Amino acid sequence: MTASAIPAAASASEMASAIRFLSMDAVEKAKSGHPGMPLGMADVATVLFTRFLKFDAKQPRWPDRDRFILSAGHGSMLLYSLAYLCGYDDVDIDQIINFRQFGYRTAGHPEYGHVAIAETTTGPLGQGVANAVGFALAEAMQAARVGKDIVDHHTYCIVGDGCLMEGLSQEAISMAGHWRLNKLIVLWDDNGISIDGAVGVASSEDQIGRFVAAGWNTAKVDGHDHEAIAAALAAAQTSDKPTMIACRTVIGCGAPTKAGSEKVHGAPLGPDEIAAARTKLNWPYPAFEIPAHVLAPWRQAGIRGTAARQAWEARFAKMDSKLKAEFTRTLEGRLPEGWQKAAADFKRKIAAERPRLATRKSSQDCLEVLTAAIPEIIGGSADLTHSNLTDTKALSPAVKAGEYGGRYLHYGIREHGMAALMNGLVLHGGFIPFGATFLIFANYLWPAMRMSALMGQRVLYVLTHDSIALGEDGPTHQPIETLAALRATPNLLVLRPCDSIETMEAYEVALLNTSGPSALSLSRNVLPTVRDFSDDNLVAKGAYVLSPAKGARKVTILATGSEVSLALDAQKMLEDKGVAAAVVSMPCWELFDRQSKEYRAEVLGEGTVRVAIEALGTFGWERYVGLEGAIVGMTGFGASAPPDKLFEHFGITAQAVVDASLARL
Ligand SMILES: Cc1ncc(C[n+]2csc(CCOP(=O)(O)OP(=O)(O)O)c2C)c(N)n1
Ligand SMILES: [Mg+2]
Repeated sequence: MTASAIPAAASASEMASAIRFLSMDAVEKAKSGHPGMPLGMADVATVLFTRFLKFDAKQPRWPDRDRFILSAGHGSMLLYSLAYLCGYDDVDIDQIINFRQFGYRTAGHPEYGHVAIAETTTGPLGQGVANAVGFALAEAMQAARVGKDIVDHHTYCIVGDGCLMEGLSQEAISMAGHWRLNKLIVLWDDNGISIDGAVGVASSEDQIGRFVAAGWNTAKVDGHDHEAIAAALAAAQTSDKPTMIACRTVIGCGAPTKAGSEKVHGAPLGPDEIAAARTKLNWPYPAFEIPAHVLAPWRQAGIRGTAARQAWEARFAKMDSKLKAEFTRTLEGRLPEGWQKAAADFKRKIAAERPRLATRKSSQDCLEVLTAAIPEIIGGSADLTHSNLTDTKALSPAVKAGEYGGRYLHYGIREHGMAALMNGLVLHGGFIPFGATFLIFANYLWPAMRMSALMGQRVLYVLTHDSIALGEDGPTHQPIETLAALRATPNLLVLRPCDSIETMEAYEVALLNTSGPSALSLSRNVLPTVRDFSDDNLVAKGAYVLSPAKGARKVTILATGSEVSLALDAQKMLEDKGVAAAVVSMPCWELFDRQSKEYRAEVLGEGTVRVAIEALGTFGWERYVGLEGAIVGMTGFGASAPPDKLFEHFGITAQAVVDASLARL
């Protein structure tokens, strides 16, 4: 390159202007989007990406990169501008020009798997910051396993007022402070504005005080002063606690008349305002054109981390070969050799011993085997360890501040935080997380579970006390509509096993399901072993004939989980009356729906009377029993009483199945 071809260096504020114009022009072209946040945080992002973030745009998935999470996902153009400017291969200018258009990666909100720069999908406010805590915890736990030579990175997260107003953020902040995740750095876009106007119309708390109370370090800077931002970031990098930097910014900074107002939050600025911004910021370049003297230093910033990556690769090459193989295996999400043999041995033993157990206890027995065989499984409960039965020998000890070698996680009474944290843990790589609570409280963690499904991540939800059979805790604790709503969630496998053998099969399905989360619905009530050992995983078929009819089948009884044994009782009672009935165990609707038409017809017994029994809400069973079939289940809320009384009162009995069958024959 001749001297004259080297572009004159751009100032840092010109580099920030590049983000501002790409963002406002892309939103203008799309006729929708959120310019306010990218304009307001352009300076903070410029300092972070050009001076602090350890990354390599040409190797965006390098394992020891710093993680950057845009929790304020509506500011997606900030992320896409950074990707284009830094030279990520998957975001060229065409992607910016076609922001929010079908078939392009630059979706309305950043989506995991669409653009490499998006470490997680964000948009539902508060999720990103809770994911960030999971990323930071995964980093600490992985470093404890393989050493800081191989794992030593920071997690940076930009949050807005909205993220901090969401209750989820409190759960996340508490966990990060409690575990003292000092490599987590949160940058708050403190612009005093949200959609309804001044934040003060709805909120008057002391955000800094809130973080301090949770055990964080905090700092306050002018979010347009590059040196002040840099000083705060440098201090945060060596902090002994997680750090929150309040960056005072002007929303829409650079828009001459609209900056500082909610009007720039989520609407195109309009051609006049954009033209005036070009004059004000001395940016004479056409839309989507970044002059060479600005683009070059950005591209340079994009490969700033190359040397660090190469140094890491050299250390990685010298790593102990066994440790290296394990690190690589867990990062790639491959399960270790031998785990399925351990699972099969367990099932054979159960088939011989035929214990009577609640499936929550079966689950603990399964976890005992699986956590011993699969070291990357980590997990715990939202303060219901002794009810969910999630503690195992291999998971002990629990993770504590400064002690990240353990595998058990006391999530505290923070179901939503638990689920969002698990998304961060799994997205970071290296772990298979599970989290437990009562099935009813799945609705406290729903938004994050939905994100596990949307992102296609292997997260395991262990949900116990899964029907009115939990008894005396009463209707507040008895799930009714919960399972139907879980089943309505795309890409979530809902598994309701009936005994220890099905429970192990359900865990095998969940662990082999690498493209989405699974929810296990487990009983508190004690159940007999009804299954025999099978070389094939029958739960993986979704439903199967557990007990065939003796003679020509007249009735088909469909049941899941704890009601399978009631179905078997009903089958005998019908037999005594000369009616041949088959019992179908149906632990997973989603998997059954994927089977061939012939298989489904055979299992469902086309032409027979069909009766479903499940001690939960009846919603949705019509699709399997037809409108003429019967559904024995709950149509309203439960009540507080011993389980037997409740089953009798609500008519969820073998007799009810018999009566419904006879009435239809
Ligand atoms: C859970 C959730 N609720 C509501 C919204 C809709 N929403 C998007 S941005 C926003 C306001 C956010 O305010 P702030 O974080 O201060 O962003 P700023 O206006 O400063 O860019 C709202 C309510 C959302 N995305 N997620
Ligand atoms: Mg705001």
